[in-house]
Amino acid sequence: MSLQNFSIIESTLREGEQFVNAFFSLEEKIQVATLLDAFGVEYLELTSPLASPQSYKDCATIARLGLNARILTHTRCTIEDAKKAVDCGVAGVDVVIGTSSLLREFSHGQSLEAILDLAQEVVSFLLSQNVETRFSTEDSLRSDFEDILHIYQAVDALGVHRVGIADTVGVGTPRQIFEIVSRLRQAISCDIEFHGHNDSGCAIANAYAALEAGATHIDTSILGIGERNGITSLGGLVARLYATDPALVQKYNLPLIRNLDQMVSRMVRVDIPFNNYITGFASFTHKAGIHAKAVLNNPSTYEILRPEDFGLTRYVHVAHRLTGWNAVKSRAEQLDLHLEEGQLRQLTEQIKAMADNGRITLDDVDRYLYEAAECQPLPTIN
Ligand code: HCA
Ligand code: CU
Repeated sequence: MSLQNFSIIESTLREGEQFVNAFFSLEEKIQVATLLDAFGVEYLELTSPLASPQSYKDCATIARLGLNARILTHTRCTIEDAKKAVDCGVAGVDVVIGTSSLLREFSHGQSLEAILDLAQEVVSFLLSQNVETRFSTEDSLRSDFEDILHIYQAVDALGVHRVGIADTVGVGTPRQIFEIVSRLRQAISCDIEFHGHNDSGCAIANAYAALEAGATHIDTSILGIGERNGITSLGGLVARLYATDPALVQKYNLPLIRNLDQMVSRMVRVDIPFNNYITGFASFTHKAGIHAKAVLNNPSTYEILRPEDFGLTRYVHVAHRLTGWNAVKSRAEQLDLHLEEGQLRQLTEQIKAMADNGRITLDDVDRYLYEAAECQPLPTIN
């Protein structure tokens, strides 16, 4: 497994701009780029300068901010696009062209021979301009693998820095991705990038499988935003890698994930999903009495992610019918109330009975706890 030396190509400002609700101003793009840079992603991918005059300005401005992250833009595979990208002052260019029969017929209409010629021409030009060069094929999974390999071997021979596998429609499974990337790893020597959409919920697992198979670069976006329901999310990839070994992601400033998710959720006007990796409101909450007891004794019983490492805290939910006396005891301790085990057990039964009659709140629980504590005789002073 080559999980150690991977890089993140953060594409919130390219793929993410293709999300239906995304309309980033230049100021917003600078805020996102700066925070991602502080988080420590290795690359930022920006919308093509050919998309619109403002996109050109955005790209050129961010390329000159002096961030640590390498700035890439993303273009179609034509010399005109490649020239304009270089013009923007970016460090690298991600070139893409569709190779599936569907895209060849219904999108750009080029034959495979023409694609090969174009790929060689554009890659040679970009390399001559000393920019980091990536060549990829859209909808790689529904393209003929031999076709892709043929083109990738040709650009590899030219010295391209990276080639990409793109699961444009989110159709791939981890096993398929592992197999494709493994075959590619054996056939070429340059780096391999994976870009995966999430239409069937596999984007994170597929990115991880790509890394296991020898991919070196993974595309992400904050909250996973992108075309349709998006791609591998930054937080999700980090959670997946951390769960394997926290050392894999120690190069990143993990507490900033919360700021990144909050910033983008505000900009694109969507809530952070309750079940989001790391930052969902329920991500570090524990409810059932059995879970609560074990987590209070040792959090790793039910947590593979340590909330403290992400600047977050766990929450043991007490006010419900599944509660247990250990959770109630822990709540009493938080309130600095000293209650005997017998009292706590009795209160727990009371809470359960109340909860059976309808929704109760933490305030209700706290009230019982205070009442019970006040019933206690004050310590006698001799
Ligand atoms: C696109 C398609 C793309 C490209 C991916 C890549 C995809 O919107 O241009 O260049 O790695 O999913 O195929 O996002
Ligand atoms: Cu995409």
